[in-house]
Amino acid sequence: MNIPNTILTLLAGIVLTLVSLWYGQNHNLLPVAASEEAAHVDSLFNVMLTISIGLVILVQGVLIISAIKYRRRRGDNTDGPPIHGNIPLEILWTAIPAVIVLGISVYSFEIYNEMGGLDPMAAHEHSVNVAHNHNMKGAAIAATLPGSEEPAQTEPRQIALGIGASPGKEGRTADVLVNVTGLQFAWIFNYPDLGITSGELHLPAGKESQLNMTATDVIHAMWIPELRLKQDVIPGRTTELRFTISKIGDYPVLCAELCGGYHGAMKSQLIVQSPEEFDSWVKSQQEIARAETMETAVAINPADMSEGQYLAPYAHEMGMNSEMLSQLHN
Ligand SMILES: [Cu+2]
Repeated sequence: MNIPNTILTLLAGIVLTLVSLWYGQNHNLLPVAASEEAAHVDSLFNVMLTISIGLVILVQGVLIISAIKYRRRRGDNTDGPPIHGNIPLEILWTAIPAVIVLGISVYSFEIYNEMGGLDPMAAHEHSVNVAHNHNMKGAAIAATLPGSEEPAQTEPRQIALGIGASPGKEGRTADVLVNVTGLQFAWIFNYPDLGITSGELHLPAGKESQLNMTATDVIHAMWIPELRLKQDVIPGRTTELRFTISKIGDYPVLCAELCGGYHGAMKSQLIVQSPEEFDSWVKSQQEIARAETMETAVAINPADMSEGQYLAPYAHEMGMNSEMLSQLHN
């Protein structure tokens, strides 16, 4: 039985497409996706992998088939056929990659935007102008509007560094704010609203978290593979990562920038808890911090403190605030 070549090519094309599509969705190459942003990145990765697998099978398949089918036979010392350029083929193999590359760039740009990569508010260098520029999405030009009463800018406006608020969430503050410091060779996590400093990153699931990051010595990079997020941490500048975690669990926090001899040891843990568990962790940490404050207070000599200062830690435990305290004294 002789099957025509066109039918064989068609069949090969169908099989190739099906195999690529299947592998692109079932590769299991990535760790668990623990953030809302991760789903976007994964879909882009799957599309790129589908295309790549298709191309690999196509190119390698043609190569292997040709090597077998057109191999030199024993005793055949003739020249091969003199084949020169093929214009339609050249147009085709230029056009197809061009379309693929263009498609992927538009798609990845869209995903970057959806994750908050184009949020201009993520640049903290010019907090003075934040209120003015709020509606100027993507403004990255160092210029003062004519007639505006903006204070003189000390620094040119810069493009945001990191992943800010996703569209629709701009201008809102995140639920949990963590100041991250990267130094050789550790991560320090400070919760300015909660008064906690920790070596581990604890975050609640289902809430929006924001990391404001800076480095004390050299460039580091915050990388949490399960969140599909990575951002350079730079001395003298603040970079930002803003995300919503969707899965409870423990995930590694890594440094993704070769930052020195013990770079490989620059690791920490992201512990994602339910909001209730997170609250109880916060309380336990605050108690530890308070106990430490009390120790220093005793060392300072309480006689030097005002009644309000001295009673403040106790008042906090009793559920009182400073206003109530001062009323008591009067
Ligand atoms: Cu590092």
